[in-house]
Amino acid sequence: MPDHVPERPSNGAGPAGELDAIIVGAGFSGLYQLYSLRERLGLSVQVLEAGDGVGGTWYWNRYPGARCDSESHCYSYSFSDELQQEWSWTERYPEQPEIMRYLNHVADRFDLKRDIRFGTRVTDAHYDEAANRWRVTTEAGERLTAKFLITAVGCLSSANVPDVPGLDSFAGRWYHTGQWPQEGVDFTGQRVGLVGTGSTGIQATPVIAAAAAHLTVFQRTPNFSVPARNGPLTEEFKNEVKANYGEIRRKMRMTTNGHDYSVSDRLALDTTQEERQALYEAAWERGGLQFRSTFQDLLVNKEANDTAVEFIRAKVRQVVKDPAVADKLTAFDHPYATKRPPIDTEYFETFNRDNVTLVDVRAAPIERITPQGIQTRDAEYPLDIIVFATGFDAMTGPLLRIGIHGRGGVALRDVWDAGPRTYLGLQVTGFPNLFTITGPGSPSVLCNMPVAIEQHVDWITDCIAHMREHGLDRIEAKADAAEKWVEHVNDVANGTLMVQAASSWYLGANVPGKPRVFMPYAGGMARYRGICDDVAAKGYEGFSIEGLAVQATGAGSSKAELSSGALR
Ligand code: N01
Repeated sequence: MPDHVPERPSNGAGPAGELDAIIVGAGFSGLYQLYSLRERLGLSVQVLEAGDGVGGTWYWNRYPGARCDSESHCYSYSFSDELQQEWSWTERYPEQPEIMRYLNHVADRFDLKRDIRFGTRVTDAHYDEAANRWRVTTEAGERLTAKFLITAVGCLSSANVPDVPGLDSFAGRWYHTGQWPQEGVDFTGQRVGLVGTGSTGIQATPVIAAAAAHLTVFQRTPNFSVPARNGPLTEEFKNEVKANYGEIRRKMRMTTNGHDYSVSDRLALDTTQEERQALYEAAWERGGLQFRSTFQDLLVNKEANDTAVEFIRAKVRQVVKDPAVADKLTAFDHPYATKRPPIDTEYFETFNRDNVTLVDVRAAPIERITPQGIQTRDAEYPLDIIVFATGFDAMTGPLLRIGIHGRGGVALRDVWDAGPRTYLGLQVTGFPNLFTITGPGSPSVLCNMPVAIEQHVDWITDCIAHMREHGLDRIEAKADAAEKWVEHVNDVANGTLMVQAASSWYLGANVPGKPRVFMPYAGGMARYRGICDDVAAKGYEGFSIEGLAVQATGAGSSKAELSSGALR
């Protein structure tokens, strides 16, 4: 931390840059957290954002074909009825540019940008126990101080570029989809190699294939995908949604995954072969993530899951003309939906194009990158552009790349050495007044994200309001409560098939050396919401929550100083 840089007073801040809260990130969660703390509680808040605009994950993920797999009318904020009445989505699933327009509209409508510092990457955050303050340092060496630190860094914002020997020697251009250039990439006439067949690779493949001279897709793990069936929304649908938003939102808050449909009560194995086929066919035609809700037992019973696997395999075989390519695409090694299930627009169809080649890098792994292209064990593929759709150091990566230090200077990186440990995904023992929106141990990525985000932001805001009302200054997860929660998260995950997907980023398995721990909470959003509400209703059970004005305080902090903080 450079000593010469003065602490800079900030918008809404007290002397010496003193703030009530610092929020890291200006995506869906950071914007709503800022709005809530400023408009509901009247706090002084600064959002620090590495990008030059709002959007968070969507700001960086502007790769070709980038589109959300939640339906538009559900992929939005519910906190303002005026907002949801005035905004109209154009397609069933929102494309990245439309999401960016929406988030900019939200930021402008609620005048949020005045409290956001763009182009400001947080490098360190230290908890000063004596002062009960978080001291935050940015890449430029600025320092800010706040009572609360709230991370709104997203779960999928730390790009995972594989450490392939020779990348520096590549004579062409290479990109990671999660750090896509703002000006875009022109593929015209180019030989493009795409590494990775997760949601991103599956979305980008058809779009790049349509523009490039040739596309080579390097597939390590064959992935399931279901047609998205995207299309323009009719005026009738838009009006119906707006007229019924109250009911739609209510339903979204009560379902497992935060969508406006429920998981079916039916069991695949209790259904006749004919009926099952008909239900899968109907779900395939309807398209989208809802396919995984066709039966209740798909994620808990392998035999039930196998019926979905066989259905999808048959569909892919119908589409892909070359049986050898179809074989490679359907050599599934994990149960359906145990990794995040992609949805697509003509992904499998793209392999019928003359300018597309599929390379199985499980059979013949990538050995190195040469100046000309990608060298696998069996062949060298000459390329002008390499696109890494290789995913993210998910959930923990965005938090650990900030040097977060809690009580006694303990590093979060050390505390999470064997995997993340939180209480409710909201707090970490030893890191008082730090809240992690959609942190590991919360439903987060297993839920439609805006629903998970609003639930966390509302809970955190209510918690801080409670602290103000009761003259409380410090909140920290108790070690035993966190212990029990981690155990519960593991038990719930182990009761599903999701732990069987060997290469899943839910388990951290996509990043070499990352601890294999199932990170999100798989108990469902509705159940989780109930648990969080209950904890709050019981006076924040499992948290140590205290006022400091009446206690002896550490080095240099008088009672008077602490009790005159901006929160009082
Ligand atoms: O990343 P991924 P993603 N050599 O980790 C492969 C959300 N999202 O960006 O499976 C060769 O899923 C890797 O192979 P394997 C969504 O939650 C949402 O696609 O590890 N291959 C895999 O095929 C999603 O789940 C939307 O064997 C390598 C791929 O790269 C999450 O983001 C759109 C490799 C990575 O797949 C992440 O999706 C896009 C290597 N060294 C994303 N390293 C929508 O809303 C990795 N791979 C629609």
